[in-house]
Amino acid sequence: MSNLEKTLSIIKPDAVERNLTEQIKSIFLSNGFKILNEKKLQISKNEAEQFYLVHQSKPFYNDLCSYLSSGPIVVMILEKENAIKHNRDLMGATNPKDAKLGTIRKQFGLSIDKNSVHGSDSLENATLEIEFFFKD
Ligand code: IDP
Ligand code: MG
Repeated sequence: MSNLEKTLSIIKPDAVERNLTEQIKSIFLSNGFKILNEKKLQISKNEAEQFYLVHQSKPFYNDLCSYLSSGPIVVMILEKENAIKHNRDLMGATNPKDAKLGTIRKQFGLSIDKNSVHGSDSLENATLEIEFFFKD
């Protein structure tokens, strides 16, 4: 059965800063994702705190929000059959050290916090995260 999904992808500041945007986009395209919409922007710390609200109680929350707002990011709506899981698989584990060969985080991630990409983890969060960045 067909299950065309949209998911939100973010190329994080560490990767944008290293000029990896085009390389990472080409990985998505060659893996069958369509990029329906994209924009480059820098968010405020306050916006990062809203975006990562589910992690509010975590010890790394403040650093995470400072980091995501520290420089330009590229946000994209990706579309594919089962896009949410396929994107998570393609990104690899949160800690690049644990990410499998061939994943984006294995290839480009610097550390558990500077891990180059974000991807929605569920249908519910994909909808909320797309709305967060592309409401207008
Ligand atoms: P995910 O990005 O693989 O979905 P989450 O657990 O949702 O991972 O965490 C969100 C982000 O918070 C991660 O991508 C990473 O940048 C950061 N993070 C997660 N765990 C840690 C940690 O233990 N120390 C520092 N940063 C972390
Ligand atoms: Mg997550």
